[in-house]
Amino acid sequence: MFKKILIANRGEIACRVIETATRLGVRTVAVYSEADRNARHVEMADEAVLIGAAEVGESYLKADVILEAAKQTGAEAIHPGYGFLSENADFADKCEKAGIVFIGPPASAIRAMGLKDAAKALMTKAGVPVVPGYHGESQDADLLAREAERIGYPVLIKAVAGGGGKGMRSVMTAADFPAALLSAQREGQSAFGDGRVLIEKYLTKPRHIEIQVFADSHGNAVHLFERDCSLQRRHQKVIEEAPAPDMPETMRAAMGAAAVAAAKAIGYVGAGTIEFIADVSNGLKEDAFYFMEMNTRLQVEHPVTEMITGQDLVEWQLRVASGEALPRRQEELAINGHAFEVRLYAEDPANDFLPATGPLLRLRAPRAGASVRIDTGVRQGDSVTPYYDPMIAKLIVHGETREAALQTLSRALDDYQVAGVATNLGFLRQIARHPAFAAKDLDTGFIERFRADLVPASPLPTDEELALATLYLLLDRQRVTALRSAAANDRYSPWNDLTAWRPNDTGHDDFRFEIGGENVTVVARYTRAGIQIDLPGGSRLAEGNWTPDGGIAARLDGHVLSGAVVRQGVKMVVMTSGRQVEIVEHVADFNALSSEGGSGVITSPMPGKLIQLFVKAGEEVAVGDPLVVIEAMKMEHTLTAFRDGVIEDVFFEVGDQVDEGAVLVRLADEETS
Ligand code: MV4
Repeated sequence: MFKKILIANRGEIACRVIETATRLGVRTVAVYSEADRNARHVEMADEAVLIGAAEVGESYLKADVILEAAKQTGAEAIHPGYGFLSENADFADKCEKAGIVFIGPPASAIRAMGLKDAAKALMTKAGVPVVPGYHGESQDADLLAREAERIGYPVLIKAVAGGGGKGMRSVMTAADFPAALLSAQREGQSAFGDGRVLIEKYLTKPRHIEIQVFADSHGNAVHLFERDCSLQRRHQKVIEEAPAPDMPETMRAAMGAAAVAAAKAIGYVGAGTIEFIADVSNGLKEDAFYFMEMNTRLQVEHPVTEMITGQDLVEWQLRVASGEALPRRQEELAINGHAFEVRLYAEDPANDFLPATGPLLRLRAPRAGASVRIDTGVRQGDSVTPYYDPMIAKLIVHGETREAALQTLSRALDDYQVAGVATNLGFLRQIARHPAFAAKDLDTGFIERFRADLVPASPLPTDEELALATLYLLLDRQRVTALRSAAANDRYSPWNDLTAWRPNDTGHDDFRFEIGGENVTVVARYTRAGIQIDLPGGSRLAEGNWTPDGGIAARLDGHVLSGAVVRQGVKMVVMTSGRQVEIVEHVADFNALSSEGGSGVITSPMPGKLIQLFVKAGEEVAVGDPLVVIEAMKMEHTLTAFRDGVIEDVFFEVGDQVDEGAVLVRLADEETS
């Protein structure tokens, strides 16, 4: 076994590899970019090397810089993780030349699977079923049209160098063929520098089923059964599971044998995945699966295989790369129970799943254990940046049956809390709760088919959630008062009193919220019995305390409720089991929030987008003059000058995203003559 390895990756997969290496007594070297100085993978590794700027082209894709880091630190091998350099044959070659083991397949195997047409020809020779179609040399338009006719419509045109759905066109009738061909060729040329295409029978109800394979350098190869990755959105996997629901044992055996034959045909070594497409228009049938492509790396979704086989695939990779034989023979591998993996992303389902960036102000994962696993590269307080994949975590669960695993998944998702950045958590919860998912109605069209159920409109807060928001504001005020009172000379002054009692006050506080476009006032009254909160649905006797992890434990008329509240400017995110809602505080004078008395700066009162700018440096303004317009929460807010003065600096341009508290404009110091 290696003494020391370098991990040429970041995020959850770097952490995942470090965990196993450490367990095996292997020392680890992390590499990191400027943006990842304080990243979790850097903290977990034994040592770490700075390799460049945040942009991947300046750091994680710099093969030579990474190799140099390996030499300098005395690492004997490099684990590439997934993405980045993991399927780069030239990098595998470079490692070999430098005398460093590439923990992955031989460069020749990566190249053999790089082009779709060559891979299909190779697989056909090895006896692996491929989708009926044409993958010949000639690219003559008339010949291709005749081939399409022979295959029979509908057909699918695919760029030979394609991937992730790029350069792919489905064609329903012969009349549409010429235009679709031109467009697929154009896209292949511009995306991959290769305009060649192949043509396949178009399977209209496909399932994506892939087989995990493993081979060692002694000629052994096994498979570790299948994963079903049919739940995808625009070629982005959302949920994976193993084994594939309703897969007949005969089909499992046939697919496993085909996958092992494929690996052997290209002299494979290490972890690989053979992707198959299964036509499920008549259910899963053992003669209706076809080779699609091979991924010559460890995949994101490998944990579901680990959960059902009890094997650690990273350990297998390290053993095989250091020359050992496979840890298990085929007969020693079996499926135990069922596993799911969901990918928690920083993205906004309400905004067409646009990737989101921002600080993870709150990140609480469900309790991990034998049946719940969390793989992550971030901690609460870290930020999701625009530089890298916006995945926050993978949640993996196991159960004796699919039904049991699904129940554990649902519960674990309900326990998750993430705020500060938009996520797909609500979307994942809806899938886990969806009857069609429980009923195994799976194919690649699932998400589009049930989109309306899966991306619901944001809900209005319940009385319980309003009570939590109110208790949060009360507790937060107490915290501020406590800090002030600790710092003050007169700790017994009624102004520093921790209880809400005030002299000359009627013993209540009003909190105003904007709910569904209306102003709602919640009154908290301080009575002998405790705090009485008047909510839209009636009064409740309430009690609230911070929990050690920053949440709130509340009691409403004796009913215990726990949750957490995160405040971002005027927006509050209230998180309870399985639900997350936004509550906006009604602020009468929005403008007052943005000017800090005396300092001369105008800050953004909430995260948003600068959509209009009225001033430039050097201009004179009078009190009340509009300075900038910020769009946030679908509303426009005009910020005005809080005094007369001269604009000293403007820090943003129209179109910029601004964080809460960002200094937008500075007024020159007042003349002190
Ligand atoms: C197909 C297909 C239907 N028929 N090939 C999508 C990405 C690329 N790896 C191949 N893909 C497909 N190939 C034939 N002959 C449908 C898809 C497809 C798909 C496949 C797996 C998972 C999700 C998918 C989503 C849309 C289309």
